[in-house]
Amino acid sequence: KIMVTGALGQIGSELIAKLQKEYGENNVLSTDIRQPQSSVSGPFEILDVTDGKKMHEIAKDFGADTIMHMAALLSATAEKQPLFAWNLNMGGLVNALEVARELNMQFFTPSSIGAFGPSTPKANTPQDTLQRPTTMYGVNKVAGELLCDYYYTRFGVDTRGVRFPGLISYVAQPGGGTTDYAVDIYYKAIEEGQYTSFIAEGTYMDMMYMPDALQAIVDLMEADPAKLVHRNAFNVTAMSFEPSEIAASIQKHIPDFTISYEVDPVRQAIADSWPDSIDPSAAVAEWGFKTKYDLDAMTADMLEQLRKKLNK
Ligand code: VAH
Repeated sequence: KIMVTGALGQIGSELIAKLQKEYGENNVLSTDIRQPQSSVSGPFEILDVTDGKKMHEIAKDFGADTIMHMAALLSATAEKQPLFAWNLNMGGLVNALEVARELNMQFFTPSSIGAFGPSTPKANTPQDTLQRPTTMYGVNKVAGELLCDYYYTRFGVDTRGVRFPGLISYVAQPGGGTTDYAVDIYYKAIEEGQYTSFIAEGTYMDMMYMPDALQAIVDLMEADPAKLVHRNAFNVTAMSFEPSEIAASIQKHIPDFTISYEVDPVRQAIADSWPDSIDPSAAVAEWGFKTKYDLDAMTADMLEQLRKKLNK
């Protein structure tokens, strides 16, 4: 039985549906700080992850044996409110790890390519390398990786995590990320036939379509622990592209689509501090990580799904 925090977020909102399909609707408890607008299927509880006592009670009452901690502030938002980001991202994480320790639960939380910094090798970034991020979000992710490994080595909590690249999805829009241009562009392509990118042409970042991200979480959590050399957190990626390449992919479906650039210096600086492409070979070797969607397959599905969602 799985408890999810941040269930209404960009990953959480689709992770719930995936877990319900895999394990049954009543075996997945959604929690988030606010009531869902549209009805969420399956059990739901309001939870502010900075309230560790409430988190423990909810997990115990539900009889959860696994917690997937998805509640966090993303990179651009965290840069606007760094202290609040520290308190929420780290306070929520340590509460979730304590609940997992006290109730003997398996534990998942995502790290990010944001856990790397300007001094990290940018091409084919290794699984084990220098991590000196220059954003509060990145500091939270590196601290989080170390804390999750500590709970494994010190307390035996079965903690596992992946360093997600930018995730692209059509269900819930991401809130305050840097890679979000690659989500916005699809909405604007359908709504306006053009997109003004806040990330500069030529800025490569790792990306992944949400279905591949969700499958990676399930595959990692079901992996044979004896085969895991690493735990927090595995490099995973499906592709690396820069804005003009995703624009070209869209133009195969919408020939008149155009992209222009108005660079946002804050998010550009964040993007420039991250790798261009990371090496997922440890995830492939230790738990069979694989992806189904490349850029053109993602574009075809995103445009088809968004046309339905936007009634266009
Ligand atoms: C962000 N989408 O942009 C998130 C993620 C790697 C990107 O961390 O902050």
